[in-house]
Order: sequence, then structure tokens, then C-alpha cells
Amino acid sequence: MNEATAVTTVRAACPHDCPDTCAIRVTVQDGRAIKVQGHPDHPPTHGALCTKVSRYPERTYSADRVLHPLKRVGPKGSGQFARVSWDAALSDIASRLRAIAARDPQAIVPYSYAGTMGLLQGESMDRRFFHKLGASLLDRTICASAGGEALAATYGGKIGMHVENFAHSKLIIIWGSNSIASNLHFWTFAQAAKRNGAKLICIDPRKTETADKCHQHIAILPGTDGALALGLMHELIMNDWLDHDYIEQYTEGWPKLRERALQWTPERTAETCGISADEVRGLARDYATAKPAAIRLNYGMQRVRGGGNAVRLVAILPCLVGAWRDRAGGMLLSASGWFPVDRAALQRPDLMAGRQCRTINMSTIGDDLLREASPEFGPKIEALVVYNSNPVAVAPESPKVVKGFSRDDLFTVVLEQFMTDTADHADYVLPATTQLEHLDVHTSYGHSYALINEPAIAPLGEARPNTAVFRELAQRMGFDEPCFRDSDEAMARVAFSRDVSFDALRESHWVKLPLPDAPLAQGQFRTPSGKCIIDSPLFGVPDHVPNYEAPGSELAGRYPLAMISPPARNFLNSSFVNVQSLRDIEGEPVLEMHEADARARGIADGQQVRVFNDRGEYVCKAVHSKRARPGVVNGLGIWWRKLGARGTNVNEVTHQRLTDIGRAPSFYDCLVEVRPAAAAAT
Ligand SMILES: Nc1nc2c(c(=O)[nH]1)N[C@H]1C(S)=C(S)[C@@H](COP(=O)(O)OP(=O)(O)OC[C@H]3O[C@@H](n4cnc5c(=O)[nH]c(N)nc54)[C@H](O)[C@@H]3O)O[C@H]1N2
Ligand SMILES: Nc1nc2c(c(=O)[nH]1)N[C@H]1C(S)=C(S)[C@@H](COP(=O)(O)OP(=O)(O)OC[C@H]3O[C@@H](n4cnc5c(=O)[nH]c(N)nc54)[C@H](O)[C@@H]3O)O[C@H]1N2
Ligand SMILES: [Mo]
Repeated sequence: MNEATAVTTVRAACPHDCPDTCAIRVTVQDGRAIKVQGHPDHPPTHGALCTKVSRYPERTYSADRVLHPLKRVGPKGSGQFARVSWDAALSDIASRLRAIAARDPQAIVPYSYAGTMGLLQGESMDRRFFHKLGASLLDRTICASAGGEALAATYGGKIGMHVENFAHSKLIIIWGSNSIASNLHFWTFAQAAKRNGAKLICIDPRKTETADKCHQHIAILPGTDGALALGLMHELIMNDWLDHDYIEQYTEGWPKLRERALQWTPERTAETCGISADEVRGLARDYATAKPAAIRLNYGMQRVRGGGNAVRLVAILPCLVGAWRDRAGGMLLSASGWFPVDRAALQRPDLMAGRQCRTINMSTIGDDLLREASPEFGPKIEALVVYNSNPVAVAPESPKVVKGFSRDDLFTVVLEQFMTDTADHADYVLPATTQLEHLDVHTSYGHSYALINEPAIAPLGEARPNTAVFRELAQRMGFDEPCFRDSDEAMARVAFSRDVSFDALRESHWVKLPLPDAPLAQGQFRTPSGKCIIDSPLFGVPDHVPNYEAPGSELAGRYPLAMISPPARNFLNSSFVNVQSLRDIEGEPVLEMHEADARARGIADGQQVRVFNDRGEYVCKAVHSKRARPGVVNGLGIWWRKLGARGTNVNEVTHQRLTDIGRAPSFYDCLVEVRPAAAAAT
């Protein structure tokens, strides 16, 4: 142990799909990453990492890593593969894709999401490749497009408060967010505000660990947030708690919405939301009288049919009371629109060369894989290239997704770090590097700092970055534009059009965007008029849109329980489910039920149950839980199917109908029935 060992510290960024995008210091000893730590000087990270990411070395060095290219040798989904060389794999993939492209390149579909949020490994060389090929485009809607497009329709972009400024708020409404689980670094600022006397209110059908720590929890029914916002507006109008000057100067279209809000008495609102009229009145009074008041909205509340309208209604609230005048007032759903990312330079849509490629919505991949060619749809999907995503586990209505991925006439390539449910269905699995093994640059949707991620260690086994794989494939397809030879560093240098230089990132690890402290204090929304748009030319005046599968509907006669499926704290979507120490904490897939709902069905605490509707059924453990309100069950996600009971997960019962705005899935708009599994007649 006396021998001198080379210890270095490398500048990294957390790549995961989370608002926090932490600055990380990686300690490397003799070429091995031995520790990851949150950087103490990066204000949003303030030296802390979440439980999951502090296990990043365990994930990286896991014995389960895919480290060599694999070719399928058994039936699809069986997980039987044989090791092949990169050269053999890439040659065969290129020739298969070339043959399909000769008929119609749109029969080839890329499928990716935010397994890494890095601009290079997430959305650079891959996009160039598919643009040049003329493949189908992918509408990346699975998470945030309802809220994102709604916010853009209202504010002109995905813009919001600086997360640090929540520390100075006097009221924080945490709306559709389990911050302690999914936005931990915001929670630190909320706690600082609490210590300074701020009131914290949580609006969530589930009594989450975050709700436990707030002063008040308002347990609304899923999909009724738009109604609640309208009810609050009613009270703001009736009590004249409006900032008339802000409304006059910086908003457009309020008179029409004012008329609509006047229909939403506290009693009507309470009835719709499944809460009391006093809760509506009290919330309105708190919101109007505490200054500055801030809202932390998260994407949890927009995974329902009316998610887009609901986000628009909530986003209008801070304008009505002039909360934006203060740096610690306003709202944060996403801050990603502040970043000057040069997507044209990274992704080169010009390589489509005027071709009108069709678009496939990732959220309806179940249906679309099962569609035949038609004039409306275009060619049947013949090939899928999946990276940064695990659709077989995370896409809605998995019975159809699995059926589609099991098609023998579908050619599927999956770039992965692990043998996920999706990788099991591949023809080729190509080993991908982790964040410790590649270069990247990052924006954030929860703070306003750009970051660099330097590679800390050499790629393990034969793993390659996504960029390298698409660079190689481009060469084998004969794409000879110089952009297909760009190095990762060359792409990182063009990733931002201004304000953030690659050299500055290298030098200082992160760069704070030059934004005003209270960015919307004098309007300056990113809309053409600079005002907040209430009456949108595209979407009209926002309204409450009830769920597709609403309690009280005809369907509710057969399936009376509303199911939401929010993330389990120790997983990140379906990532980390395979990390043993984290799976040990989560135990097994769980359905939280209110005791009365469970007892009415003869379900004991801890009993195995079937959760089902017309689409399918999954099996898990029911727990009698104070976290569930009557009539609503919480199926915590997102387990790998093969690690859950009977090879299923919660998406067995979700559906593919899309949101009002943004063409997104409505995961939390889902009626089910629950029965003891023992009673299953199967
Ligand atoms: N630990 C952990 N962190 C994560 C993730 C994870 O899986 N695990 N996921 C990441 C991702 S992909 C994202 S998009 C972000 C945000 O991810 P989100 O999906 O927004 O996750 P949460 O912040 O947990 O917010 C969901 C909350 O909304 C509540 N909710 C469900 N339906 C409704 C409704 O109709 N109205 C209201 N008001 N609330 C509702 C749920 O009960 C839950 O507590 O978090 C990221 N961070
Ligand atoms: N029922 C239900 N379903 C949901 C949700 C829900 O709340 N309820 N949440 C939805 C939401 S918000 C989202 S964002 C989606 C998330 O869905 P996905 O974007 O599919 O996210 P993950 O499940 O985390 O899968 C990401 C995969 O990318 C891989 N990966 C990570 N880094 C790299 C890399 O550098 N290269 C390659 N090739 N692969 C990499 C990881 O190993 C992992 O398997 O799920 C959605 N599905
Ligand atoms: Mo997400």
C-alpha cells in the first residue's frame, strides 16, 4: 500500500433525465473510477448526490454490463445471444439497413430518449445519420411535450425561475412533483425557505415523502389540476387579489379567461377535484397574500388527457398576482429554453435535403409497430434503432409494445449498457459507454448552468459511445459529408451558439447563463409580443379537460380505481432497476392502496394482486398505505418486466391516447380494478 498511486479528479456531469443535472467530481485511481461526489461549489448541486447516482461506479463496473457486440441466436425476447466482433455486427447492420432503405428509408425508425441528456451522446451524430438516411423522424413525446408545448404557448419557451431563488420565497406550492424523490436539489432550497418562515404546500393525489414534509397536502384527484387553477382564479377575482398593472402590461387575453374562471366557484372546483371548498379558498388566500409566492410545477401533473391545458392554467397564475416581479416569485416547470443550444449545427436537419420524412410518435410505438403499410401511415416499420431508451418497459400499453418488438420481420438494433427488456428483443445489441467513459456537454431543465462531462476512464470492454457507433455506421453506408467525420470535441465546440464556450466549460466545469435574477419582472416573455399569452392563436383560452378515463365515467363502472404510476425514489424511470443495492431498497413492485379500497376487495396488506383493465394485467404486491387516497391507487414505476412478477410491469395497463397539447402519453389517466392474485382464474 506504500506504492505511489496516480489519483486524479475529473470534471463530470450527471447524465440522467432529472432536472438537477449535478456537477460531479470523479476520483480516478490507476485508471479506475473509485468515487463520485457532488461538487460543493456548483450552487444547485452543493456537494450532494442522490442515493442512485452515488452508486454510479457500482452501475458502471457492474458484472451485468454489456461489453461486447451481441447477435441474437434464440427467439426474440428470449435473451439468447452470441458474441460477435464489431466489424461483423456493423457490416451486417449496414447491409440490412441499406436493403431496407433501397425500398423506402422511412421504414427505418430511430427510437431514443433521455437515457443520457448529453447533447453529444443524446442528439448529435445519431440525428445526422438518420437525417442523411431519410429515415422516419421521431416525435420525442414520452415525458414532457404536453407541458413543454403548453409552456411555450404561454411564455414563448421553456423558461422559469432560477432554482436557487426558491430559498427566498415565502410560499412554495409544490405541484405535481415529488421533489424529494425526483428533484432533490430543489428540495434543499425549499427547506431553506421553510427555515426562513415560508409555507410549503404540496398538491398531489399521492401523499408522497415530499407531502409529508410540507405544511399542507392537498390530495386532488388525478387530472383535475386545471380545474383547481380555475378555482383559484375565481377567488383571485372575487377578492380582487389581482395585480392589474402586471396583467395590463404583460399579458394578452385575460378578459376571456376571467369570464371562464368566474364559473369555477370553490364548491364546483372542490367537487371536480375531490377536495373541500375550504381547501380551495385557503390555497387561494395563501397564494394571493404571501409574497413572494413561487410554484414548483413538475411533469407529474401533465401525464393526463388535459395535461397541456392544466399547465397553461397554472402558468398564468403567477402573472395574475404579479409574482414574477420578485426573483423569488413565479414558477419553474422547465428552464431548458434558456440555453442557446445550436441544434441545427449538432443535428444537421439540412441533410434531409428537402425530403419530407414522416414522423412516428414514440408514445404510440405499440400501435405503430403493428400497423401495415397504408397511404396515411406510409411504409410498415421494418427496422428500429434504439438507444438511450427502454421502450419495452417504459412505453404505454406494453402488451402491444411487446407484440411489436417480437415481430420476426422487424430488424432491431439496440445500443445499451445493460440487457434491458428492450435489448432482449434485439437482433443486435451494441455495447454503450457510460458517462464515466465518454465526453459530453449538458444543459439542464431545472437550473441555468451548462456543464461539461470529461471522460474519466477508458471505455470498458469493447463499449463505444453512441457518437462513435453512428460515425462508423455512416462510413459503412457511404455517407461522405465531412460532418460524419467530426470528433466529439468538434461537435461540443458548436453545441452552443453563444454565451457558453467549450473552452470555458473545460476551464471551469460549468458556466452560468447570463440571465437577469428576476427574468420576467418586466414581462419579456419569449412570445412575439413579449407578453404572456392567455388566449392562444393555436389553442384558444385554456380550460379544464377531464381525463379520458375519469372516475364517474361509464368505464369506471367496471374499473373504479384511478391508477397513477409515479417513479420509485431509488430508480430513474427504468434505469438503476438492475442495480442490486437499489433494488434491495425498493424490494419488489408495489401498489399502494387506501385501506378501505383494499378491504372492500378482500386484499390483505402485503398480498399479491392482479391490477387489470381491458388492456392487460400486471401482478404486484398491494400494501395498505396512507400514501394512497380513496379511489386512487399508486403503482410505483418503472420496473423491468423481467425483474417484476410474472414478467409484467405497470405499463401493461396504461394506454396510448395522447394529451390535448404536445401529443404525449397520458400515463396517469388510467382506470383499473384490483383483485387478490390468488383469485386469478388463469
Ligand atoms: N428518483 C427519481 N427521480 C426522477 C425520475 C425517477 O424516475 N426517479 N424521473 C425523472 C424524470 S424522467 C422526470 S420527467 C422528472 C419529473 O418526473 P415526474 O414524473 O414529474 O416525477 P415526480 O416529481 O415524482 O412527480 C410526479 C408526482 O406527480 C404526482 N401526480 C400524478 N398525477 C398527478 C396529477 O394529476 N396531478 C398532480 N398535481 N400530481 C400528480 C405523483 O403522485 C408524483 O408524486 O423527474 C426525474 N427525476
Ligand atoms: N407508467 C409510467 N411510464 C412512464 C413514466 C411514468 O411515470 N409512468 N415516465 C415516463 C417518463 S417521464 C420518461 S422520461 C420515460 C423514460 O424512458 P427512457 O428514456 O426509456 O428511460 P430509462 O427507462 O431510464 O431508459 C434509458 C436507457 O438508456 C440507457 N442509457 C443510458 N445512457 C446511455 C448511453 O450513453 N448510451 C446508450 N446507448 N444507452 C444509454 C440506460 O441503460 C437505460 O436502459 O418513461 C416514461 N414511462
Ligand atoms: Mo421524464
